[in-house]
Amino acid sequence: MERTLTILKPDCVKKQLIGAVINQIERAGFRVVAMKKIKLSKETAGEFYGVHRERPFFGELVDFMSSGPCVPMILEKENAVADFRTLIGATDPAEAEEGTVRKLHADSKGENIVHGSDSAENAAIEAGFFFAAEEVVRNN
Ligand code: DAT
Ligand code: MG
Repeated sequence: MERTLTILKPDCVKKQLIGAVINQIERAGFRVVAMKKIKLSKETAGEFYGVHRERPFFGELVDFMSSGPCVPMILEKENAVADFRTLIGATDPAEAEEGTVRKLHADSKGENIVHGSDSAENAAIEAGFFFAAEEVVRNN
């Protein structure tokens, strides 16, 4: 079993799509092993996306990610990292495959509904960013 870290971003929460997106995630075979609702500060959002610090969109990204509550989750499934990236679609919803979370719900490249880890190694780091060990519990 592999784990990935997702965040239902502030646009997802504002659009009241938490349930719809989690439904799509569960129907695709992922298990939610950790979940919380949290409003990130600009500082924390910048720390999470630190790898993008030098990119031109960094300020916009930090403002957006701290603009309202979000819902980070740890998901478990075989091949979770790659399968979740497939489920959410390309970063830019205009380029995302039909039926993907971003194609269905995202407005733009910047406000694209969900985060998904890009490797198992980063998934573990990102999971530790949001969750303590006792908050990570398998369903059965
Ligand atoms: P992904 O979230 O698909 O892994 P990424 O890691 O390249 O994409 O970028 C992280 C986030 O930064 C992305 O979800 C939205 C934002 N972003 C990326 N490229 C952008 C751009 N060209 N303009 C505005 N926001 C961008
Ligand atoms: Mg990324």
